[in-house]
Amino acid sequence: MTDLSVFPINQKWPAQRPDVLQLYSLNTPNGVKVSIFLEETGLDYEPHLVNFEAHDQLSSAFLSLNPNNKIPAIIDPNGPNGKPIELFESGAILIYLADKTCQLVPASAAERYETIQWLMWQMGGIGPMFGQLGFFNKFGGKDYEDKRPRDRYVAESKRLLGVLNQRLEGRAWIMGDTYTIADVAVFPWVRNLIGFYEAGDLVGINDFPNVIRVLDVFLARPAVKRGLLIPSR
Ligand SMILES: N[C@@H](CCC(=O)N[C@@H](CS)C(=O)NCC(=O)O)C(=O)O
Repeated sequence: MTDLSVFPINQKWPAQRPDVLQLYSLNTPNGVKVSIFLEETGLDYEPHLVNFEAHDQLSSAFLSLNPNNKIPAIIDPNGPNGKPIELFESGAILIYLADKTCQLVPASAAERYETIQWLMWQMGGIGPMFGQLGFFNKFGGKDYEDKRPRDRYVAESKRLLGVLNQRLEGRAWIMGDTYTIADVAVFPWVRNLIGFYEAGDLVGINDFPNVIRVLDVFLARPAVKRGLLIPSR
């Protein structure tokens, strides 16, 4: 049996099944990328809830795994060369898991890099920009009289949705017929923009019919439905 006791995070969130991948997360748009991947592929794992209301992400145990105090993070007891590996940043985790399972990433080198390109596009664009729009539309920034910061993120979000809409023209998924980690990264954020951030009308979401079409198909997948609820609060 794998010994995870050397990892300080194991003191706060003890592994019941130390032989399987340990997921430390919350079902936010970044968190569910990993739980959706795991549900899609069937890789066995044990989820642990990182409770933001209790500021778990700032605990010394969590910081020992991710000094950047953000979910998601993992420990895979069966990492490269059979040794445990710790990882944070959802994009890095998705690439690692796709390589480990040979699932949700194309086998050909060119298509693999193209998939990673769109994954990075989500990490550097969709995530940060939609996140800022959420702040200015729904949370702390919504009471600011000056609407220029909000409008800046509305414009950038619209631009990104336009790029995605064009990419999805005539395609079932971002990589065509193949469902990949790029879709797993992008669509939880589109869902969040319309739902939790209540910014669908603000960005004119109906102007992006391909985005809505693929989002609907994504959300209908049984593994996505399950992953969106993991870890349960
Ligand atoms: N680039 C990071 C972003 C992760 C991130 O922002 N996580 C948020 C939840 S969606 C978080 O942990 N927030 C807690 C905090 O800021 O204290 C990733 O993709 O993993």
